[in-house]
Amino acid sequence: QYRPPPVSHTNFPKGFLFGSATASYQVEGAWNDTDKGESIWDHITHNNPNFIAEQQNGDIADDSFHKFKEDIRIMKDIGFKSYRFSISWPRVLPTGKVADGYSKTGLNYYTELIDELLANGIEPLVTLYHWDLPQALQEERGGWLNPNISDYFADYADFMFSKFAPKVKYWITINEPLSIVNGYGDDARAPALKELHGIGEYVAGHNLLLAHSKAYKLYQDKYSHNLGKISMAFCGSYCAPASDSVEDIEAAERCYQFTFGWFIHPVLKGDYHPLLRSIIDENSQWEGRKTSRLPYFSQQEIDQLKGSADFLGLNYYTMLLAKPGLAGLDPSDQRDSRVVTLWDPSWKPTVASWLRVAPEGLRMLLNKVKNDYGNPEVLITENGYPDDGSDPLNDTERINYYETHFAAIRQAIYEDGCNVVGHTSWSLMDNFEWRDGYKAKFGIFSVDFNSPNRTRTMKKSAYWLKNYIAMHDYL
Ligand code: GBH
Repeated sequence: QYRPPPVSHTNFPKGFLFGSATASYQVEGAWNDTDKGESIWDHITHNNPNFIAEQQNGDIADDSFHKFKEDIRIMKDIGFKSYRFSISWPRVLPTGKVADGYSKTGLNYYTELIDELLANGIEPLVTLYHWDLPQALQEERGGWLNPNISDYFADYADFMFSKFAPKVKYWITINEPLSIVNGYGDDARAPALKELHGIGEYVAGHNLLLAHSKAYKLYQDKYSHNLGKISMAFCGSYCAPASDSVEDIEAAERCYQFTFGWFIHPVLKGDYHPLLRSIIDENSQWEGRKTSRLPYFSQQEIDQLKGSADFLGLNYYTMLLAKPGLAGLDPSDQRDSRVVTLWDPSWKPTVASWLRVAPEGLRMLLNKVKNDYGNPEVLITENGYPDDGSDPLNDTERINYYETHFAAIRQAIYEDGCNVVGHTSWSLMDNFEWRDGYKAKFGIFSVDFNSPNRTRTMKKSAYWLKNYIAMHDYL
């Protein structure tokens, strides 16, 4: 195989963690294998089928529970160095609580998955929570609204660390807290408690942050000799000002602080960014409330949160232009931010209404976190392009997406000095895309959902990535 010599900035740094990503509910299937507990996504898809496009669900999904060895073979063939997957909490702990006992088959599945990855030279990047909460915990005082949930999560994290800390070097406690809270103030996802808007999302977000910081502390206290690194996977659409007016520049900053910043700021600095604190306190007061809709941390909680990430996991798909204005339910986090957003006409639309192709936003985001937080290590934990699969294998737009986003990353690294150490493309294969069912396809492998075998087939983008990684990998 021909390998051109490393040329600084057409290249990637040595050891760059190219990989791909999935999540348990979206790919595993085997929803009731042996003693697995029900998750909130099992529950909502079974009890409210119209919640999902074409009444689909993740009962079988990609059947990765049975096909993980084949999945690892295809990853290895592409040349991926890492695989980001998530652990289904109720598969391991059927009721969500360690005290109630664990599932041997559930634990065994992840043991085999991790061992098979390591045997093939692929680094496991493990997410502990990618949205499939045990239904039993949702029913006990409202899931992420429950003041006890952060302790349950920490117990679960402790259990997983105790099993896998020696084997796993990158841990992500929680995927996209910003998306999770949408289930507690909007009906964008399970448990779809829209009626709590303006309050539920802040309470859930608060408990997610506490859960994360407790898991982080536990790792440092009991498992840090394994030298693993822990973070969250943060998300948002990166906001640039709609014009260079002061108002628009301020709106873009509010937009950032109400999305990425809502969670990154407390994790790094210990408490909510002053913009969130002051705006939500003010709005709450104006609404005649005695207490702020945004909860307060105690001093001890602040101390524990502060610095609770060894790197930043960033999920980047798209960007927005921001200007001042009011949008969203009254009240809601979106409305509190006092931002309205628009698209630049040059950004190409995709089948997902929220996603237009704007690679420059990724470079801006990387520079933002470099400048605001002292150039932390960054792993791009998700990045990808959706289509409708009408020409399933001929996905040239996805190739264009990855090519331009990789270029943005190289510029961020070599021209701007950002510390990016890896990229896991979303996704290894087409899968259950939440409310869009199987209609929106993000995979570099296509999956035949009509065949019981769930046959995986390389798309053009997979061939392209394979070649790209070979050309850019000088390990
Ligand atoms: C990621 O979320 C998820 O982590 C992953 O599981 C998922 O498959 C992947 O993206 C692709 O969607 O209210 O209609 O404007 C991406 C984050 C998705 C969060 C879209 C905000 C807004 C939808 N975002 N969502 S809408």
